[in-house]
Amino acid sequence: PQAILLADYQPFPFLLDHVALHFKLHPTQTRVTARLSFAPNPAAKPGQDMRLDGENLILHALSLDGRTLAHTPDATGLTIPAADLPDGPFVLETEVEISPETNTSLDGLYMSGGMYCTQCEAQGFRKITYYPDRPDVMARFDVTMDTDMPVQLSNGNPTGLGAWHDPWPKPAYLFALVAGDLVAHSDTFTTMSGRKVALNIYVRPGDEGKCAYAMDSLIRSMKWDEEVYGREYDLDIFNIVAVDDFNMGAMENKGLNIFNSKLVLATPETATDDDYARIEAVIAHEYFHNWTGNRITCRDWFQLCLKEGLTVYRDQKFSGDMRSHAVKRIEDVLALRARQFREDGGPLAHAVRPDSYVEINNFYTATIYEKGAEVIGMLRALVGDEGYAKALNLYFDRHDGQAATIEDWLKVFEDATGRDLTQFKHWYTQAGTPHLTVTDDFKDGLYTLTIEQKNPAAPGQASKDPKVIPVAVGLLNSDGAEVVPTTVLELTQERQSFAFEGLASRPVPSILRGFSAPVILERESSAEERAFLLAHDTDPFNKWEAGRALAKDVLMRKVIAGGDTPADWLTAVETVTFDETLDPAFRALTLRLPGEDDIAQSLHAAGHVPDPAAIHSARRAMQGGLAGHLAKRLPALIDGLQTPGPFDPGAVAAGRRALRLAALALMARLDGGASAQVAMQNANSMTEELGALAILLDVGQGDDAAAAFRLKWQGDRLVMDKWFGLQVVSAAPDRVAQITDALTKDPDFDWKNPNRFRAVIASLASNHAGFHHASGDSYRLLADWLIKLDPVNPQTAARMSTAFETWPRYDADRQALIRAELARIAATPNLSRNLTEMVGRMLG
Ligand code: B3K
Ligand code: ZN
Repeated sequence: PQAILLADYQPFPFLLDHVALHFKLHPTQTRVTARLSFAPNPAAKPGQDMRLDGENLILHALSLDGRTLAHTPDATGLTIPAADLPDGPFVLETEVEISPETNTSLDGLYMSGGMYCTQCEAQGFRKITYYPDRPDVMARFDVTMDTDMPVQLSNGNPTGLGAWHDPWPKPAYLFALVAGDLVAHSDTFTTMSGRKVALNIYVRPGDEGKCAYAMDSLIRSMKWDEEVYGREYDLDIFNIVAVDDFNMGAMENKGLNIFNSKLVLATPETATDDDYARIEAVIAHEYFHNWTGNRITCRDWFQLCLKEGLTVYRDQKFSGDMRSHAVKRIEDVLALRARQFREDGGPLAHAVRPDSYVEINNFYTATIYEKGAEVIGMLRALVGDEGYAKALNLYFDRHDGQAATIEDWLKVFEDATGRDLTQFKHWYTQAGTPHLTVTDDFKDGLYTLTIEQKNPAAPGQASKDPKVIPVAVGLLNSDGAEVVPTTVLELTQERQSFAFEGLASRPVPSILRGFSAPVILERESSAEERAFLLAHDTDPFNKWEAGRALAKDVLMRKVIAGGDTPADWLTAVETVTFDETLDPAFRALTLRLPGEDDIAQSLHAAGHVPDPAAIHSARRAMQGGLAGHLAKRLPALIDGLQTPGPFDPGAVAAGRRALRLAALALMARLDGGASAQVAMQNANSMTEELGALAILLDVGQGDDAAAAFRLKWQGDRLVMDKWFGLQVVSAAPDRVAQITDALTKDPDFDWKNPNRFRAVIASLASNHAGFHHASGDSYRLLADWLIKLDPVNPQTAARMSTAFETWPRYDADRQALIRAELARIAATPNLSRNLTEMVGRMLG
């Protein structure tokens, strides 16, 4: 397949003023009539042919201004030669036939549990009708449908049953249609200018009692975007639909968001605290897209981070406002390191704005989303809060209704703040995680920090220029008092020194506060200094980070050289764990040891070849040591953290549950799971029930509990996904392939459902020691399933293949095993473009 290049961008030669669509819905023979009103685009070269995209469509009729045309489509679309096109405006009409029921790709128009639904981003609309399916072609839509389904939805405002008018021009990727037997959980929202908006969350009958938290999250999101960004909703109605079969989390279609049901449905009995937090974040994310994505969209798919990075940045801040900024930041950085640093350090590394792709759906990555959000955080750190607010207002004023680029975005910041962002742009165009090394010096009251940046090579990018990196720094004196408050140093050169004058004694530096840049910080630092910062740092992120670094050092040393767990680490963790002045959620995060994949990543970065089995046993030994050290104090901690009374989904109560479960997990290492058994019996939330079950499985005492859990939850798809996943995640390394294989033969393993497939197959990849078992059984099993899924659902198959992206870290035997599986996948006949590209990039 051919790569698409940013450098080849050309505007579409025609403007599309209006689109009228009519759907005669039928499971296997849906008829779609499209009336497209075009005019020549004055910004394009005149006299060009018109190329329309189209896939898996049966063309029944084609006419231009009422005159029948006889052109034959090819496999990817339809060309109308320039000779057939008038100089002025014209109307092109097509009628096509499609088959939603047999569309297993869950892309385009498909069926899920008897309902019709759509997913068009990035290029699903071309599976619905012939169309210029690109984001810079924006049009106003009118939609009608013919079906017996009681609920009939599309974008915009309703004009009758199954008739919709969307006044806002939009690209085709934001089109949506839903028709089904659904019920609504409804509410209203009055906007800041006093307009009343009808809100509906549509679900399958029986699920209407599970929508309250999603609705509450939506209302809070609408309010937040008004208060913080001054952005008001712009239609009379906002609909959300929950769908069981969905390739990703959710989709921001104009006025009709479509969600994976796991990101809508929640009750205390069925959803965990993590689910609640995710629902709140994703509802917000999709809603925020109404301005950052829909009103201002992307010129082409290379600009994907323009909407995704900014919208992730916005949803992260929203969650921080709703919960705790410190805890949210720590969780976001944990995820960034686990997913984005991992991607950035391997064969799939790419720039936040890539300049080529084969299959755009392969680029909905942690780099575009999460690093894209970090880049915006850095921009804000450099221009300040006021500059940021000014720039965003200018962005909305200048580009509303447009399909914009990263150049437009940066220009807005330059014009609003007067700052030159030429060097900053490297963050968008260069892949790879910068490494910072820091050394310091103190003499006669003068403290000097010297920071050096290295930008490692990435695929297709050998040498790189230095970046502008905001490094937030604070200085503490030896009593733990802050002598220099947080200051943002701007590192612009390869090596640069920063001086602080007038200090009475040598300070302890707290560097990269709040994780002010997505970099790997390397600093030779003593265990004492880390313990000191864990105890005293006034920046909550760096306080946690110090404990994390300490734990990581200990764990890495243990993997490499074995030996005991040092007493100073045990004491430092104990102090934080029992410090009642600290947020329980923060204490729970400090108790959580770095994961095995994280340790493998760090060992590799430090020049070692990670041994998955050794990492697994070292980590368990360290947990055991911690449990032993805290033994006497654990029971009181566990008792004291009960959350009686009605369930409260708020961050404070969730933090208490998290700390309690962390303590129960340690306790299980001492009492064989007896306390967790009790906790499971008395659980009054899914957080506690599932958390206790995970602990029991982890200590090998969970078989009966897992069987009982299954009996209890048999009828709930979302809870059963958790059951499937937990068996695999908790399996001992030498049993995981066998357990996974057995689960795939379970009658409830519906492998065509992405949630269920992910629950089992993605969990296999997240059991680090089990996935990388020396036998290679897990590698083989994953490859078998990717090959099987690919013809049915190439998007999900390609996404799951990233489990293999870390192969260069491991020893020669494992490398050979993984490469052999990748080669086997690559050699499969008729492999999708999606998986072909992924496997090709991983093989290099
Ligand atoms: N924009 C969608 C993602 C579409 C993925 C297409 N493969 C959801 C989101 O980011 O909000
Ligand atoms: Zn998004």
